[in-house]
Amino acid sequence: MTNTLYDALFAPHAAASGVFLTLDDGTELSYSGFVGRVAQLAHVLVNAGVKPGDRVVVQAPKLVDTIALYGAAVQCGAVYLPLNTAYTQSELSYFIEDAAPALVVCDVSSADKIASICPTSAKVMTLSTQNNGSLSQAADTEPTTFETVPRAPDDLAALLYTSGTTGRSKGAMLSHKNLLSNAMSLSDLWQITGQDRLIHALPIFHTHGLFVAMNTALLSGAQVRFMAAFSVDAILSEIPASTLLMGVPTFYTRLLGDPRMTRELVATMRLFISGSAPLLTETHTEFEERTGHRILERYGMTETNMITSNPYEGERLAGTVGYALPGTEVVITNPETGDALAYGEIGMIEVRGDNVFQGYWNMPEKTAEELRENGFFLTGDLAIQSEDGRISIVGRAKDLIISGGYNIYPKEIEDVLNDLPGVEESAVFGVPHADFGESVIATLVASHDTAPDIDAVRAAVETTLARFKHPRVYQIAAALPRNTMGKVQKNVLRAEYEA
Ligand code: MLC
Ligand code: AMP
Repeated sequence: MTNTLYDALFAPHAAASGVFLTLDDGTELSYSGFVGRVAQLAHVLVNAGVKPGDRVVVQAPKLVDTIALYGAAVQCGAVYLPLNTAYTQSELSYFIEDAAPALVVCDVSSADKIASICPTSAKVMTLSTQNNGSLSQAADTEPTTFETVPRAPDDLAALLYTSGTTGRSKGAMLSHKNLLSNAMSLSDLWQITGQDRLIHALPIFHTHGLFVAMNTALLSGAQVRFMAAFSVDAILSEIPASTLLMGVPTFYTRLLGDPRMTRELVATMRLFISGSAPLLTETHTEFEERTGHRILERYGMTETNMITSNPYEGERLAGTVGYALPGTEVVITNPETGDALAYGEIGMIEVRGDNVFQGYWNMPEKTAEELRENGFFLTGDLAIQSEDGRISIVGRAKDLIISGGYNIYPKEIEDVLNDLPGVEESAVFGVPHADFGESVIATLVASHDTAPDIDAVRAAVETTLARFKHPRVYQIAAALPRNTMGKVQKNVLRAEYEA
């Protein structure tokens, strides 16, 4: 019997003595040691009552056991559901209620709070940077082998929540085949091998750090310098011993801000990859001038894994996200009619292939809106395609702000603001930001009788929404600019703000 993802990513390393993870304190963990830890954790999951198809929610620090837990969930046939560590209790309540997990794994420090929002059907276990969480302790005494639960290519491996333009987050159901096919395409295209050493400074609760980075490393047997958090100093000191870096554009602008980032420093590096947000042409150009490397930009989404990539061999062009990945079809369509457009015309990116998710958890109507019956998924990104197939993203049809690689849907913030005393209505929009790419601004319209107290607004937002979503500036306006259809003109607000 087979388990599609486990058999490809984990099982082949069961006897491999080579180094897999190197941690911040220099500790090294071999591939075989890691596979053994995955098995120990799989025993704990089963002992905790996790059955095939059950969701395992994980909001935990970036630890070896957190990434091994992903493997354990896959090995015992469960569905891994990682959550941003910045989410507030109010955000978590929604995910836990919607996903109805059998087990929730969290940091020791938040165990009581999480337990208070979990239904009795969900067990709570903990991880900790001190390695004394209940999950880790339970794993220590378990056998280092586990009989892998069979899973077919279309069975679910992960559920990743992605916010939406309607304000409610949607759980994207990702199958074993979705994840494996994409890891295979990327490893192949980027020529990742057992000779590589990847600097991993991304969070492991999103597609980028978890699937793009970890799955390709596992598939290829590469070494991973597993950093607990992003740090320019740490990356600069690891570059001379590494070959590969994957990051969001903020990584590259911050590295360029340091004079130690030079051609000499990067002599061993083979490839710098950027994604999750647009890489500015000036960053691409400056990086090449400073280091001699052309950053390889790729494009993807939670629902689809990676969709396009600039070539490894061949021209990596600034301002483009390259070509559709092998096995992935991309068409540019008229957002109104859905008709395919000619080369050079701006339209919506639609994508079809083994990488495209199975639909939204518990939301068949949302799935039907965004995933066509013919298998094409509507990304909400606007692009043009040149005659040779190269794609350049030129905007978004969806109201979305991307800050430091994190997606922020204005609707979610507006819903919170509109409920506050003194706020008649609000509009949240993004403006350019040198470090994060975009930054969040909120315009509030005061109620007739009372004006909003901005300190109280800030305090309310703080308890409800994750820090990275907080508006950095609040401004009060007499009214919101609207077009003839009554739609708020955020471009006008943006222009006014910038002026
Ligand atoms: C941190 N802060 C942010 C922020 N990250 N605010 C807005 N946007 C962000 N992205 C807040 C902190 O809470 C802090 O608040 C202040 O900003 C300064 O923090 P910092 O110390 O500078 O932040 P740092 O820890 O260095 O994090 C910055 C970062 C991080 C860029 C390293 O945001 C990051 O790892 N981003 C990657 C996100 C990612 O993996 N995206 C992939 C999604 S998958 P204060 O005010 O309290 O000090 C996807 C699909 C695809 O999109 O194609 O890949
Ligand atoms: P998420 O919903 O977090 O998976 O984010 C996916 C979105 O990030 C896409 O729909 C794009 O809008 C954006 N994105 C990802 N990679 C790129 C890129 N290289 N350039 C521009 N936008 C990107």
